[in-house]
Amino acid sequence: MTKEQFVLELARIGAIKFGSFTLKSGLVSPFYFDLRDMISFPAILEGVADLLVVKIKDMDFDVITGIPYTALPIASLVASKLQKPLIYMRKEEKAYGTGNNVIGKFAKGAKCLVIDDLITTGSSKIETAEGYEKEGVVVKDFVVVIDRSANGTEELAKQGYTLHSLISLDEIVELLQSKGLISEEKVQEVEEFTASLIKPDNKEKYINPLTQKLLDRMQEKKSNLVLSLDVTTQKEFFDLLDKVGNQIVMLKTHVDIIDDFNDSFIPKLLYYAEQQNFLIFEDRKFADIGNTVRHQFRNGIYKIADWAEFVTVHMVAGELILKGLFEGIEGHAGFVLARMSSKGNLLNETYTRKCFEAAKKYPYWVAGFIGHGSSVEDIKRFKAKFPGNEVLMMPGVKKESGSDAMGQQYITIEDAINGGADCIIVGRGILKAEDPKAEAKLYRERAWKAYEVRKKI
Ligand code: S5P
Repeated sequence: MTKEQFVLELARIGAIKFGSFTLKSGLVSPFYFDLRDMISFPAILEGVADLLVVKIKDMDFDVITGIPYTALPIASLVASKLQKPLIYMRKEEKAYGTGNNVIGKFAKGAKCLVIDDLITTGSSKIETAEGYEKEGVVVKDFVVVIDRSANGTEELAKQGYTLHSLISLDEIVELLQSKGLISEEKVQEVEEFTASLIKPDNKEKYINPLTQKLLDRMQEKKSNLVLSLDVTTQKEFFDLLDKVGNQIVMLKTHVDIIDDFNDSFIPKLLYYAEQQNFLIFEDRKFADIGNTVRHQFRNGIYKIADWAEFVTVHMVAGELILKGLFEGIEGHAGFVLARMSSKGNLLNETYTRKCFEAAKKYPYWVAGFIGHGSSVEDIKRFKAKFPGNEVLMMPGVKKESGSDAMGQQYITIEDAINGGADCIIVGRGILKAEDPKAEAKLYRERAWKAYEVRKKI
């Protein structure tokens, strides 16, 4: 099968389509490629494997892999034709045991050629390579069946990888146009669409209004300190607030730990927020199905949606929890718990990535992420993967690093901010100090100074 025949076959089975398609991101694309069903057409599968064999037979590699699911059967066939060993990575990361995320036999340091069906931005390829590298496999080259990216080659090259592609989007468009299968207008639409994807700040432009509100308030108050006011009586709560309210940009509550909660609590809290100019964040950590969290957020005795602009959201029940919480009401957004500060928590890298994907899909409901890290470098790597302009809110912060007896882990104010935290969330570091007022001032000054230095660099 020639390349041209292969493309025509893909069009025939509906694996490549031109029209108007709304993508997950909300963007409307003039084309849609999905090679999953190719496996049910043996002649096409055989054809693409032969074309790939020709492409890669002189490359330098010890093992072959395909990215599950679509590319795995393709890679198996190619590996068999070339008599090369096949390995693959579990799609779900093992959360227990000693790793062994790679299936198949390979020597440490083996050079691996990675096959995939498509490339869009290159980011998932880079993640795949990083995953393999952690397991002792060296990745240098990627081969994709279709390159529909605007600048995937450059993105991969920046990280030291080489992209080879069987067919580019341009070639497909040219061929189908020459056969009269797509119109001149469609060709232009495709060109405009791909060009729009490379505008560097295409994605950066969107900023959640609640994120912006927080950033503005931070500048206004010269504070990125969030106080976690974890006390259990109204008296303690408001006595402390009297002392520290002026230092903080945001107050984080756990309203359900107040023993003597009554109808006067919320009006009084709102009065303080107004007087001392801070935002309110109820750390309710919603985690149930959409319909239940909707009630937990809006009903019951606390009616959180009436007074808290920000709440925490676990992604464990799936991304539609965001819809359950925020659909149909204005002026609220979530901080998604992408990583936790507590020892032994079960939020692994796959889970974190899912949190980012959800935020990418529903940017208007996600103001930021809660996160933590073991070092400045670790936090930097974590933050580099944020999909947009979300803020990083970091709990588990104290003047000195350490831990408590119930699993909480602390890093220092400076490490948190230098790594990329936009706000630090501090509870006992301030609450338990002899002079909470002076301590809040000290935390604010240190955190703000580190933040300003980081922003200048
Ligand atoms: O991973 C997390 C997420 C949160 S929101 N780890 C945390 O500690 N938190 C919250 O931050 C926690 O519920 C508590 O209210 C606060 C930390 O309090 P501290 O007293 O340890 O500073």
